[in-house]
Amino acid sequence: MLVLIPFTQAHSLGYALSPLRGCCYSRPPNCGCNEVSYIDLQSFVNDLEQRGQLVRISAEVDPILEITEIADRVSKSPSVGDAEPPATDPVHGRLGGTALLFENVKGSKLPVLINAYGSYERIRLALGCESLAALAERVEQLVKPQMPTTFMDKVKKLPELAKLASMPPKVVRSGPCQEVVHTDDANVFDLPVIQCWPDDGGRFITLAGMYTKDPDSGERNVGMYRAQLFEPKMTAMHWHMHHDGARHHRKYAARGERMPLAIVLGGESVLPYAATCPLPPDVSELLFAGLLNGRGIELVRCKTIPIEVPANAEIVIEGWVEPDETILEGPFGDHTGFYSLADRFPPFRITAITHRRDPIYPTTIVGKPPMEDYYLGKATERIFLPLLRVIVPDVIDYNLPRFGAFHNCAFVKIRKEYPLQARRVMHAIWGAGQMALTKFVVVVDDHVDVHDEQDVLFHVGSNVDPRRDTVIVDGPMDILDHATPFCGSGSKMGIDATRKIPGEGTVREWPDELVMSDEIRERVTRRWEEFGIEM
Ligand SMILES: Cc1cc2nc3c(=O)[nH]c(=O)nc-3n(C[C@H](O)[C@H](O)[C@H](O)COP(=O)(O)O)c2cc1C
Ligand SMILES: [Mn+2]
Repeated sequence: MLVLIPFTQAHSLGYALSPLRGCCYSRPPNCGCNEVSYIDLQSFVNDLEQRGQLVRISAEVDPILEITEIADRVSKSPSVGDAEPPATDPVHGRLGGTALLFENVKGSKLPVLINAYGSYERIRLALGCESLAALAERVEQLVKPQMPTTFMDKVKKLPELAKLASMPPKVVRSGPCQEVVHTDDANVFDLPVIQCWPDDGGRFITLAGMYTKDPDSGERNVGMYRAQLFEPKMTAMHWHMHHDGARHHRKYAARGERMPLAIVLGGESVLPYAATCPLPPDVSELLFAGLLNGRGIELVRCKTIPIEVPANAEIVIEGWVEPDETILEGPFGDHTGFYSLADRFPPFRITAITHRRDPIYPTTIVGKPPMEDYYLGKATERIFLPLLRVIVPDVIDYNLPRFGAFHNCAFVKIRKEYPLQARRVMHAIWGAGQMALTKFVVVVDDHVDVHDEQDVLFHVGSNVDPRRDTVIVDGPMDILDHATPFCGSGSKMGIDATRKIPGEGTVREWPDELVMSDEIRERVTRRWEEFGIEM
């Protein structure tokens, strides 16, 4: 008997049988297998639901503001079903609520998914790792591979090399993201696109990867940029000038050509994360996604533009960005906790919308932290520690504290060995990729817990002479920073909160910090019950 398996199921099955990672694809809770990420958004949603990590809302909701207010309350509430919070974020690690699937959104037939990445547990699941620390270790292995020395070691490495060879994206003939194709009748307003905050300029697509190609090298880029809806076949493209999508666009514009671009929603659960990851310009997000995914991302050719997109995506919007036009985009309630003001960005003209038969529309909101993007950012913080240490080996650990909304503050821990080492570290950070935009860099000694804000601020308060121990430099800044004198450029401050040593200016005799002796601490711990003190 011929059994017809629907395309997506057959596809998942092939993935399940893949010998690369994991023991099962469906992942019942605690099945004890190696973790795997999800082949598409639908399987991510189903698994979150099985794990009690997703709530379906059948009551009608308004995509205008109402979804934001619900999601904001949930993302700031205690997380559900999480393991212990990670040691690197014991306080805020307990937040995030559940993912939300709104099944009845006013004005659209499609369900809206929000907060799917909004807790440590869910980002861990999405990235298919036991913990972000374990993932960082895997990245460390990649950055510092141990060279095999003996023949047997080399043989043992072969399966790993075979795995690496299967990580690049691969173009296939068809995929579920093109089950339904709209061209003439394409209309972005058919999607349940939300308005996030009251003074926003309109409705914005917020959790999409923008797929472009470098016109010279053909290298693909994926970046997460917001897109404001203007007309049924037109959105804006809000990329910051430092980002790769903008760089590609400048290259097309210099040739006087329009740029093909695809807006991709959904796909492998690692993809939205990879789109936010601050990889260096010519490092491919899709290759990185393949590494996280344990298997190369399958792509299909778009219907109307020369771009390839993930076969397993939910929804793809195809179109062109004109070389020389701009429209007034924004304002938009942004991740800084303030509105980013209206400004001119290029329009994106839509030629097709393709989707699965029953697509889910994924979105997110940004605003005062913590929100969903906090966990995407924390994943980057952990994954990039080994990479940061390649550039700045002095760094032992760092923390982008929640209040800093990523670019405003970094706490950095070093093992100080020579005078003004903290200055060297600050300047290295101001030269390191998107960390260059960090407004305040605070450097502390290795006994300080950078993940404990009080511990860091205690050492700022006690160890700093502001005139001697701070440095102010000028440079490029986050274009969302409203306090800089110019958009995208301003000043940054480094605060050296380490213990001062000779060679660092005028330094008097430095006292030791109070620490009880190990002997007494152990004795008191041993005798604690004797004292009858309840704490
Ligand atoms: C939820 C969310 C929304 C974002 N929105 C934008 C945006 O509208 N414009 C932008 O340039 N960057 C935005 N970013 C940041 C970029 O996605 C990120 O810096 C990425 O590394 C850029 O990739 P690229 O360098 O390949 O362009 C957003 C990030 C997140 C997590
Ligand atoms: Mn990039």
